[in-house]
Amino acid sequence: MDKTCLLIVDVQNDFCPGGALAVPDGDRVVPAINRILSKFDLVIATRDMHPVKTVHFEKWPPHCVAGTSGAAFHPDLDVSKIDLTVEKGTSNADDGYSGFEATNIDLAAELRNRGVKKLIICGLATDYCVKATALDAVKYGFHTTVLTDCIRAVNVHPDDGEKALAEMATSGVHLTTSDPLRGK
Ligand code: VGL
Ligand code: ZN
Repeated sequence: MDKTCLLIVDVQNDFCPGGALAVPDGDRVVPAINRILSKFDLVIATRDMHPVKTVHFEKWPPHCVAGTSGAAFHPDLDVSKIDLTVEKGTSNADDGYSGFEATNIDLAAELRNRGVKKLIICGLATDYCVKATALDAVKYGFHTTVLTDCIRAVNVHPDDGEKALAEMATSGVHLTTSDPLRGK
């Protein structure tokens, strides 16, 4: 049977208000994601997990340093429903925007081995890690959907989030809200 996996991207303290690289309203994705968590065959969460020193921090304020509370999942995220957590950005490089660059597992192989054909993606941030993960998902051949009400953008430039949505759409990513997944 073809399986569907919810992929939760980087719902970590440092990407939420008060965090080191806060995404505006980043914490608003948490209740929206919690509401749908039980609807999937598999739930995988990614975490941005950087060393103290990395060239990544030449582009960004230091964030999600391994072992810090900033790298932890948002405390309200219902982690009891997460089957597998993958880490990315773990070395001194400006990489790991995509969950498929996870270093503790070969994510694409893991999904294939488990019979996953469809990926539903949510989390932070729309214009970086969500986008990179979704574009990779399409490249790896998964039917890929991004839940527009379960993501938020950094918006370094005000329209980055909108541009990211457009780029995902033209690349074959399906965009929809989580409404049809709720309340069942
Ligand atoms: C992210 C910038 C730097 C993300 C991670 O999770 O979208 N953005 N590192
Ligand atoms: Zn990062």
